[in-house]
Amino acid sequence: MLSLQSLHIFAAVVFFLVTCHAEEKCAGTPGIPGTPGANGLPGRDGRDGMKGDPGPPVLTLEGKITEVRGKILATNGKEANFETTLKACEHASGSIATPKDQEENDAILAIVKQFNRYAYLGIRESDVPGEFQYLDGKPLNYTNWHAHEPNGKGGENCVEMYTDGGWNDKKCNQYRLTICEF
Ligand code: MAN
Ligand code: CA
Repeated sequence: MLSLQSLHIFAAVVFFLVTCHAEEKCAGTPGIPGTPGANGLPGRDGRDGMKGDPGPPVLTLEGKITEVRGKILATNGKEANFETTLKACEHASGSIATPKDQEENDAILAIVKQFNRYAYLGIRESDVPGEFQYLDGKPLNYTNWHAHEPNGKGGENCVEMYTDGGWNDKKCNQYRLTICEF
């Protein structure tokens, strides 16, 4: 039978087993969680995020398009070499801007001035060095050469328009404002 002495020893052992002694970590039965504390103050603002994607292609036509006697002249605002300019205009079902008279030259010039960038024209040097023609091989019936141009003599096969509307024969590998006609 269980003596009073045995009960004391049992109690002492239980006490020993469940009591956490100061010199060691003893995990007792988890207590009931307390009430959550009040929220802290808001943190500081974070750093700026990355630059976002370009927005939808909203038509910003300011200075990009003009018309002269039914001929529409337009730029995409990009710069490209001569060959790439030809392709870009063809891809858009147009052709590179080719001034056939003073009025058309002025219309192209308006875009050149707006962007402050020279532009290639639809004119190329022929097989005769120093002589230029339209891309279809027909002879020029209007010219607006800048003073002392053309001067490349076979070394400058393309033609660019300066920001004063004058023409300069120029190598075809430069980056120039893309202007197409439609
Ligand atoms: C550079 C080139 C030529 C142009 C002269 C004019 O050398 O752009 O095509 O004729 O400048 O000074
Ligand atoms: Ca030249």
